[in-house]
Amino acid sequence: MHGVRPHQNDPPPRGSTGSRRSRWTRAALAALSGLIAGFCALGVAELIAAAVRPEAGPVTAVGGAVIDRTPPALKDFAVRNFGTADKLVLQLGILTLLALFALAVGVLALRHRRTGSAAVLVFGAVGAVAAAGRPEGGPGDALPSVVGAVVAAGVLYLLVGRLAPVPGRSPAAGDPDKGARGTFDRRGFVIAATAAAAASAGAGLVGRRLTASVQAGAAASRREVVLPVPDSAAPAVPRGADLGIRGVSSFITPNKSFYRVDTALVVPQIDAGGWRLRIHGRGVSRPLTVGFHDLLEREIVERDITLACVSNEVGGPYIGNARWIGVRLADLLREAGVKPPSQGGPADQIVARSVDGMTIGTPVEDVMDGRDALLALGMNGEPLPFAHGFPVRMLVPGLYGYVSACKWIQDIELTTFDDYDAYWVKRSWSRRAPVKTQSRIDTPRPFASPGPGTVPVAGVAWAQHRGIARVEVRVDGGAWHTARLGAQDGLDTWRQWVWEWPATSGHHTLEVRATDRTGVTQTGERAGTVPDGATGWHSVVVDVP
Ligand SMILES: Nc1nc2c(c(=O)[nH]1)N[C@H]1C(S)=C(S)[C@@H](COP(=O)(O)O)O[C@H]1N2
Ligand SMILES: [Mo]
Repeated sequence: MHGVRPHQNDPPPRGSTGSRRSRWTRAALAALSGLIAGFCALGVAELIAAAVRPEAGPVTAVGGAVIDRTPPALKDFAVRNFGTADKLVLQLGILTLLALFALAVGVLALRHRRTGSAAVLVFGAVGAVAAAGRPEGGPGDALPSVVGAVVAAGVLYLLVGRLAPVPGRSPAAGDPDKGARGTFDRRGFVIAATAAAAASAGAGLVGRRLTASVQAGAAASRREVVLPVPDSAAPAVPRGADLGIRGVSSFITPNKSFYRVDTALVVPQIDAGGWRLRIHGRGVSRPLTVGFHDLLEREIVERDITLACVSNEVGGPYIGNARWIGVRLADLLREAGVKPPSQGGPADQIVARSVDGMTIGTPVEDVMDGRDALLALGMNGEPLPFAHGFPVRMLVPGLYGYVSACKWIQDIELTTFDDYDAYWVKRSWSRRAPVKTQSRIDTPRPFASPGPGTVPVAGVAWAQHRGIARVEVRVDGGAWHTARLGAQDGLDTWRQWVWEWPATSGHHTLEVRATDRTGVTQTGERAGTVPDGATGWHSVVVDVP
């Protein structure tokens, strides 16, 4: 009688490649091959990117492309929840996806060797397109992804080939793969896999080294900068600008705790010696190109300016105050023949471009109306930190950073708001964005248990270039009490404030509002950050025992 099941000694059906156990082993090793191939792609890409530029690496390029396409609400969410770690979270996310894809492609390649390798090439193409499509990217930026993918496709092909059953090779007695028709070349696989992994790691490390040595050059150029003595020094910060209250942000924000907001996954490291800034465009009768040392030769001014981010929620941390030195941008513009619109100039917008392709649009009128709009080269007594724009950045008192404070600036084009929308404007933020009058309670902290007795309620208030006239505090929706203000440093800086609260025990809500020197009181109406800055009163809930 013939059973339905094949006889024990029949050869396994075509396509079957061995016992269940052996099939699992091979699948796992194929997945591992995929992972090694992915690792190889990144290592090789890192090496090539060191020659092109570090930002051209596939993970950075894809990350940058994701950032450029992130809707404002999601970007805000990321900034709010991850803060400055948002970029790390993004890169880890990309690496995780890449690893999962690599595992899957490895398994696919076991069955369909060519298709597996082709899939690696497709992924390489994604990296290449992302890199070449970055605003500051060129066709050469595709190279790291392309070369990485080609090498990885080859490695995958080779490794998976080692997993093919060796024809005619029968399992040795006692081989766990007993029953398999043939076994693969284990030794060969292990050797090839180890060699591929080691070579990838080597390529990656050499790439890192090369990048680091370029960055060391930039760091050396920063160390060599001697900041000039300003021709127009900032007056000393008046005594009493800092009220000296525990828990309130210091009047001058130290560089290391100054907030950082930008789209750069790799902080640009520019050699000051090779840096140039070009000024050109509409109504520029004498286009200019200046180097770092040309700027140092010019009239240098020193000013205290508070910089705020439009993505700062009510009560949020994205604001800081520093003592900057630099040259007046209006001086350079006048030298280039630029006239503001109020004097008949044809351009109403300055578009600043950074080395990383950011574009920031600022009203020409604001820059030339006499305020201290700067090309800054120093921050709190040192050259700009790399993360804050070394060697030169823009700053315009009274405007949010995204419409004024271009870091790593390299180009200024005069144009019109009608003709050109800058980076954030293309992403649904307003063309024009003066800073809104705002205030923040720094102490007590939310859900603190202060007192009982007199509790200092204190914080900062800002309305850059208009100045703060009054700050008021209320408890549980009661009457507004006028706070005592810290001494005024200048119209372009924030002011500290304090109100001595005779706290009674219980659960209380504290609220603050500021009035600027034009007489405008901060509105209590709540609005989100998009499109031109959050509004509302900051409130803090506390429990007095
Ligand atoms: N090149 C470049 N400049 C930039 C940005 C950027 O993403 N890239 N972000 C802007 C924004 S939104 C703000 S709020 C300020 C923040 O400056 P900081 O990081 O020095 O605090 O820089 C501005 N300049
Ligand atoms: Mo910002």
